[in-house]
This record gives sequence, structure tokens and C-alpha cells, in this order.
Amino acid sequence: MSEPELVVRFTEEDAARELRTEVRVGLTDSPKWLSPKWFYDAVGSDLFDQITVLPEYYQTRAEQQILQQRALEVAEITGAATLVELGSGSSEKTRLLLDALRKNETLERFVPLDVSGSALRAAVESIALDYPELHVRGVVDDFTSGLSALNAGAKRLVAFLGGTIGNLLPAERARFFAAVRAALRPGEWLLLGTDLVKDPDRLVRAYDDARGVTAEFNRNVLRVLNRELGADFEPENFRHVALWNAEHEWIEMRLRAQRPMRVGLPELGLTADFAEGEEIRTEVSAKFRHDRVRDELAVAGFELHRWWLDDAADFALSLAAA
Ligand code: AVJ
Repeated sequence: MSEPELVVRFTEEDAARELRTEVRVGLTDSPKWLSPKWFYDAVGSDLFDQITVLPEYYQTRAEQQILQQRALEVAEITGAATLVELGSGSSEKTRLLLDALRKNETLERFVPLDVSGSALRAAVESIALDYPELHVRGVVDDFTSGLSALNAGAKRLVAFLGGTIGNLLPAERARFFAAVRAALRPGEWLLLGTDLVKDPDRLVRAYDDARGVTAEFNRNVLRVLNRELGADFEPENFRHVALWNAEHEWIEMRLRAQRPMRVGLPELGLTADFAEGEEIRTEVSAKFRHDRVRDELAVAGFELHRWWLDDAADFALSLAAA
């Protein structure tokens, strides 16, 4: 077995600096906002894992089903030698792709990229153990800014799964697709997971589950700010809100102040005042239709080659050619 490598392009200090900058902007804006990437400390990552097995949250199972049915086709069509996975997290679904590419005998290299160094280290080690012939090179980076990891390897397939693309606002999404395309050569591929527009009640339930796991996941971002910035948010005084924005076709998560509050963020020299009922937008999770995916990819210079759905047609996996 060749030893797995781990390259750190985004350090804890980088993350801390970015958090401070963003919180300063987001909490002095009107309406207030925070970006969803701060959900994922150890507690938040664990809560997200719990979300993925909730009865209301169909996305993870749906994407898994598509990958089970289609991974071999992905391998045959792409003949990829390098699998790059953006936002790989624990890399569970990745194994379906790795197995298929290995069966196809084209796979040489796996490059998972994630902002969480700890999650990535664990994933890289377990993949390296199970795929001893594979060159594994983990890259700790923020996929929205750093795509330098893509420089490694030939015949690349870039996988961006889980519907995480939905967390980007339309302009960010356009920049992201363009940056991925610019990093690829003709004949290379993008595999993209997107959640689909559906009955708003089902969507809202997927983000406001009966057991309140998503509510805790949402409030956890306030605990992250308390710990990282010495803030004194009282998470229990914020109500979890999930709503369908029909105009933009996205789910929004918000945290609503249950009473007027003044929150101190001493490390930023900032106080944030909340009126009763005032909200912080903490996440946008866009839902897609076929034509929008095709068109946005086309604008970036990708051609949609395959569009696969799960049996319930809840989620789509797109294979696009650079
Ligand atoms: C990990 C971004 C795909 O948007 O559905 C789950 C995160 N937020 N429940 C999503 C999430 C609330 C999730 N993604």
C-alpha cells in the first residue's frame, strides 16, 4: 500500500479568520445571515449524520440508490483514472464509485477535498486501507475558493454529491461551475448530485423533522459562534424555522429570536441586537429542475450527458462532460 497523503491548503487559522470576517458582515447586515459552512463542527457533523437517516430526509438514501444503480455506467462512460471528490466528508458514497471504477480497471488516484481536516484524515486512512492499490491524496480546502487540488491526475472525474451545490446562491453557483470547468480538460467529467423541486410540504418536513434533529443542527451554529468567538448566544431562545421560498425554489433555514436580545461578540468588538421575531438566515438549500441544471452547466461550458433519478424521482445525479 502507498501511504496516503494529506495536503492542508486551508488551515484552522484560515477558517477562524474567515469566520470572523463573515460573522462581522452577516450579523450587521439586514436581514442578518450566516453561511451554512459553520454548521459542521464535530457536534454539527454528527447531527448531520443523524439527519441523513431521518425518515423525512430522503436525499441521502435517494442519491445512494442512484449511485448503486449507476456507478458502473459512470465508470464505463468516463473511464476515469482520477476521482476527485469535493466536500467528501466521510466518503461513504464514494466507495460505490471507487468500486465501480476499480472494476473497470481504470482507477489510479483518489483526491478527496474537504474543509474539515479531521473528517478528511479519517476518510483518507480508511479508504487507503481498503483500496491498497490506490494513490490517495486528501486535500483540506474550501471547495468554493480552492480548486487547485484538481491539478493532480489525468482523466479526471469530479464528484460533487449530496446536493451541497444547493447551498450556493445562484451567482456563487455560476462562479463555482465556471471554476470547475476551467480546471478540467475536454474529455473529463463532472458528477453532480442535486435535490429536486417537489411538494413544498415534503420539502419543509425534510428540513423541520418531527424529532427536532434539524432544529438542533441549526441552533448548533450559535454554539459554534459562542465557542469560537466568545459570543453569548442563548441557542434555546432561538426558534428553528424552515420555509419554502417559491420564487427562488429553495428551502431557507432561519433562527428566530423568541424575545428581544442583545448578544455580545467580544472577540469581534461587536454587539448584535435582536428584536423579538427577528431572524438570522442560516442556510439556503436550492432545489432543481432538469432544465436549470442543464442550462447552468451549459453556461459554464459543460454538456449534460446523463440525467439519472431515483425511483421516486426525488433526487438527480447528473453526469456532465467538460
Ligand atoms: C448537506 C447541504 C446537502 O441542504 O439538505 C440538512 C444540509 N441542512 N438539513 C441540505 C442540511 C438541513 C444539506 N446539505
